[in-house]
Amino acid sequence: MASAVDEIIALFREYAALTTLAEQTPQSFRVRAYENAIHGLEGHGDEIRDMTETELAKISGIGKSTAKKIREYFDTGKIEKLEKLRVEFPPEYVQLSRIPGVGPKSLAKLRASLHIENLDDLEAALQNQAIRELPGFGAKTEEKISRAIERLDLTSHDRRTPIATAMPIARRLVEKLEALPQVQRAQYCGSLRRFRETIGDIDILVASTDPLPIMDAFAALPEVSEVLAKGETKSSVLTSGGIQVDLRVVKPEQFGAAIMYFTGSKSHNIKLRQRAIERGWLLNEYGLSVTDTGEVLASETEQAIYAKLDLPFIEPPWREDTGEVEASAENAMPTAVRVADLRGDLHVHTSLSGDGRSPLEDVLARAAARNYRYLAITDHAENLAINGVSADELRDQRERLHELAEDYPKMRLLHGCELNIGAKGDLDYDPEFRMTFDWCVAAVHSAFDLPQAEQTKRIITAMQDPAVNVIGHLSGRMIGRRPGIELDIEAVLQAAVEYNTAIEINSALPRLDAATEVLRRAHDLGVVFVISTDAHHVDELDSRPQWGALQAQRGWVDKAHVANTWTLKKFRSWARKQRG
Ligand code: DGT
Ligand code: CA
Ligand code: CA
Repeated sequence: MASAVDEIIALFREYAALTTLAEQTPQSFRVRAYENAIHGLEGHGDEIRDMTETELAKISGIGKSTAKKIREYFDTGKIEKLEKLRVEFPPEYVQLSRIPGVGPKSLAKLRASLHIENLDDLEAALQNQAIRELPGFGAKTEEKISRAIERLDLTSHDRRTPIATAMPIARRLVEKLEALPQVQRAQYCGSLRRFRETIGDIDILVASTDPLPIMDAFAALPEVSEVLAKGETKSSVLTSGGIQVDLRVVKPEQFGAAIMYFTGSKSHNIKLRQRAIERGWLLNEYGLSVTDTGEVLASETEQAIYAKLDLPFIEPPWREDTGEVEASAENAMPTAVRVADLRGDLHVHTSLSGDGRSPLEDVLARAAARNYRYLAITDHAENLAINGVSADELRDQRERLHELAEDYPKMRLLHGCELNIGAKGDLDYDPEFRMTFDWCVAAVHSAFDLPQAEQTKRIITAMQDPAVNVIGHLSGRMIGRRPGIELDIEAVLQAAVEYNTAIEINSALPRLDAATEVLRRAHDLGVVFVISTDAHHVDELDSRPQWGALQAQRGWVDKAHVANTWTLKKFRSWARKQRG
């Protein structure tokens, strides 16, 4: 889980991004070297901190100069060359590279000719229509940039962090805090525990009777680059990536009340407080108590507090004051999906896909270790540039899968693939071959800029194909990095019901796609869902299901609507009917 490797991977990601800006090409060999190194490092842990340069260079994907940089980081706390790149490309400038359609070359030109250093500069230049005058640009490009900025919602004041960035850091910090002898319990709260897709700051709560040493140890952690405030029970720091972390230490007997308070949301808390007041009680971060006497009614666990307020436990992702308190009072919330409910994974890659990193045999073994009753192997179909697979290769894989099936009598192996939805809704291979698969995911991997009507038509056309069982990562978004395609969600969801096509809940933290609002609406319409890992490495079979389950909870999806919680029999008969 969280380890020295995560630190290095984060640094190399940044390094690759900054090198791309410096060399003004996304395909440079240096950038590829960092990407290879990142792949090579996945699966490693804290042991790399103590490895010599020679040992590091033996890890696959790590060359001599990369090994040197890893050592440099662990020995000196920084990488000289990266520090230089950080000066040349400050965060406001790097942020501009997140605008789709604005490549490193264009950015460099904008910087050189119009002195565009940040979003404010860029917006001013757009206002003055200065960009269309530059050689190689034009009114059309200008308009495209404006639209992209709007869709990305990149206001310069909005510095929210994508959950995929915040979650590993929070988990690592919690783990380190838990390891301190004074700490009885540690938990991240706030928007991160509610599983919002972006995070303003990370809130961590610790139960202890001895807070001072914890404050010292926290401020001294290597992840901390700046201490903003340090008190007896509360500290705020900035991580090296610029994320604020608030730490609070509370008494163990008040831990539940404090977790509840700091998990929020604020408006959920206010609703609960009103409920307490109606009963003559007071609810705050110390507990639930009788207003007149101060007698404490509950404080140690969240469950106890909810129970006193005549409420079942309200799952953290629900706590947004969008009707959950009222629905819970009536026992009308959906049944939450949990990792243990998942009986199979239906979107999984192997190393046959160009971007897959684990061989078929390893994938099957790992899935079997999770006691799955069914598993669909879904490598990329051929229309996907670089990573796609030919029909012949898939036929060979199918044969191999059937041989291996004998070793897994308790797990039904389904041979599938991930089809690419073309700009017009067209799919890979011919219709007959498509129908030979047990299970097909279809997803968008190209043409993200089409107008809404075309995108909507494209998805619905794919849904009408009898081979398609589920639409994978519906919008194609990467949270905070790439907006999803524009869709008429209502039309898409109605088509999902009409053509009996499932909607995937993609469990990868950078995706979490379909988004919460879509899931909530889809659930009302009776859409069937599939929670999938989209694993490209065996470790992701284990690490991702928890995120898919939380995303489903956030979308108020009922367990009964999630096809891969069903028994094999029920699942198979539904999947067959999809094609009938
Ligand atoms: P964020 O950080 O913007 O993504 O969102 P949160 O929800 O993590 O908000 P944050 O960090 O300001 O505060 C953490 C939690 O603490 C919040 O969800 C609820 C609780 N909280 C903070 N301020 C207040 C307040 O004034 N009243 C109440 N009832 N709760 C508060
Ligand atoms: Ca927060
Ligand atoms: Ca906070």
